[in-house]
Amino acid sequence: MKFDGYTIDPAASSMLERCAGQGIDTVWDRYQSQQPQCGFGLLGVCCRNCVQGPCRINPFGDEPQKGICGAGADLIVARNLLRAVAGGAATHVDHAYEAIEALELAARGGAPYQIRDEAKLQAVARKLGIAVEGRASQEIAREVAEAAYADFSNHGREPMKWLTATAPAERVETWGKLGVLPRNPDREIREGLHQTTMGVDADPVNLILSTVKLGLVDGYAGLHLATDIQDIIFGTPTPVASEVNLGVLKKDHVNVIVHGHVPLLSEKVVEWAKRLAPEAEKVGARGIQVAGICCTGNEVLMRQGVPIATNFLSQELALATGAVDAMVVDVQCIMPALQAVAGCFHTKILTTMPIAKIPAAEHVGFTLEDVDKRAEEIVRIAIDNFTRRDRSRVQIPTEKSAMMAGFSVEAIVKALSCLDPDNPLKPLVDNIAGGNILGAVATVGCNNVKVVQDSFHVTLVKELLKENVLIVTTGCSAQALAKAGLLQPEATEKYAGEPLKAVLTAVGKAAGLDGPLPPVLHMGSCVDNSRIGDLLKALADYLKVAVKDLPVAASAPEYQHEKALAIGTWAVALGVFTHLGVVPPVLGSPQVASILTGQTAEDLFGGRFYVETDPFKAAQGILDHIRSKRKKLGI
Ligand code: BF8
Ligand code: SF4
Repeated sequence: MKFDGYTIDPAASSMLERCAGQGIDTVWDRYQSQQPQCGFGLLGVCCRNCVQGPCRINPFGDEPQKGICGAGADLIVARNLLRAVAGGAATHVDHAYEAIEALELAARGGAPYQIRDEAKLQAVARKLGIAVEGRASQEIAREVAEAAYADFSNHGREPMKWLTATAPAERVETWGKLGVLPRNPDREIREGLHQTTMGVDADPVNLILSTVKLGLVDGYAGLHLATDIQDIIFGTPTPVASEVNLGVLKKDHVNVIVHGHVPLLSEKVVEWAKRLAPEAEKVGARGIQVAGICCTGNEVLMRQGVPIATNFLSQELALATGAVDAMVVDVQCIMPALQAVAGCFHTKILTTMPIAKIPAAEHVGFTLEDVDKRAEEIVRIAIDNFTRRDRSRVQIPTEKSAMMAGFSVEAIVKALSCLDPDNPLKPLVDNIAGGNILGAVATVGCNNVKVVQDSFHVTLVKELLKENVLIVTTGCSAQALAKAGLLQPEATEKYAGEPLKAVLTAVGKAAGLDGPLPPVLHMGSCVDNSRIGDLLKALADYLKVAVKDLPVAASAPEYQHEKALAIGTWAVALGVFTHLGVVPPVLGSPQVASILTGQTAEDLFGGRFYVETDPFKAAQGILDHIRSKRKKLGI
């Protein structure tokens, strides 16, 4: 492949060739133009927190060792990290907040949102201590929404209720002792920004503890809240078959791509695309194909089986097919460059959120109340734009892979209960104890232009499967692995070690599948990392141990976003050994780096970060960790 050094995805590679031929700039070209990147920034030792700066610290030990105000490398690095995690937490919390607003509408009854999953509503209500027996769903939903809002209007010192109702009790106690239990998510984000301004906190250790607090805000007021509520209004995912890669776009269909993170509009776009298919036929199309990119794509895949076009790094390349009539974007991970590529074709970029506009793109702002009208309008814009498509310039790669998704905790438990209806976790735990399953690893997060696209995800997972490690996955990692064919039953035959293969085959058969379960279970979008947290809690509770004692690990091999740093911080606080495949900007402070990756984090939380940029070595490091945990458990 000509673009080997850029991506391992052949569809992306062929589109890169097309872009090169047509003089279309991509993320890889712009990355080259940025070389060499600033060494101070890479190490995290640049401070712009006041206008006396920017200040930077000499990483080689020569002068200057202090910023103008006297801040040293440790302080600057710790402050920058806290701000990044605050940024990440803010995105997820803002996302969750909109979901609560939608739930509030659903609780009032009627359109535009409904309560689709009463069992989930009851489960969430119960954990919050809200009575469910003999009560109408709408009444329960109203109280659940009120409980969620209550965390945001908590002016006292009590910790966030969504956290205490959700996290393992042992963790809540540990975090309480360390003084990192968050109260009100908005207040903690505000306090974190305050704490890191010029002349406030000068103690790197204190800043790291506040960073952990923001990680917990992310985990519970962001990820968990969003997942719980989206499941209530859109349904908890169940296993679903679909397809992935640019080959899912169709030459003779109106192609609509939904991209971003919050599914409140895209769920409706999918519905309207089905309803308006006859209108597409009137303009000469054979139907409407909706496909997803990034986590909005994962959301509509998990619940409606909508195929995935591609993942983060190749988002521009989807447009280079010339076959996309409209790309609907909401928030996060949407490259500003999209409009320039769209401008080379007939493609319309439709922005939809008040905080995420792109110059020259068309803005179709929606509110939760008028979402149906706007979704209809968007699909009509796409149908109309299909008539402007230049067929001679359409080039859709043929590559696509089959995949399975929809593995919520509820779905996993249901599949396992086919083996043991009274005790569904028992077969899983027995197989872990017996060594058929060595352990479990969650691969999560993004693509990053610094890594050959998808290569780290795929290599790492293949190495782990050989050693009988079960993989769960979310985000762009799931999409990378899906493109490589790892989310289908055949991958179990091909890549899993014999004992793991036998277990997955037994579960697959019992659950009525034709073959084994896939060796990599797609658990959803990045906010759905909360599902992984729930699975860990269920396993730990079953075994009567703490999450930190389980033979498990997490990995974000190609992460790029501040969100990934926030999620990683939550995972470490939960007690999870968390691998990063890209070096975070902390190496300028030996103190901060050693706290996060060393014994201190391990002693305080039972988890730590592990940075390794080579996929084979990373696999080894993760396997060593899993084996050491097994040894401690005596299995
Ligand atoms: O929230 S994995 S590139 S799309 S940040 Fe973005 Fe990263 Fe993809 Fe999903 Ni998550
Ligand atoms: Fe420089 Fe201190 Fe201002 Fe940062 S806060 S820019 S280190 S003077």
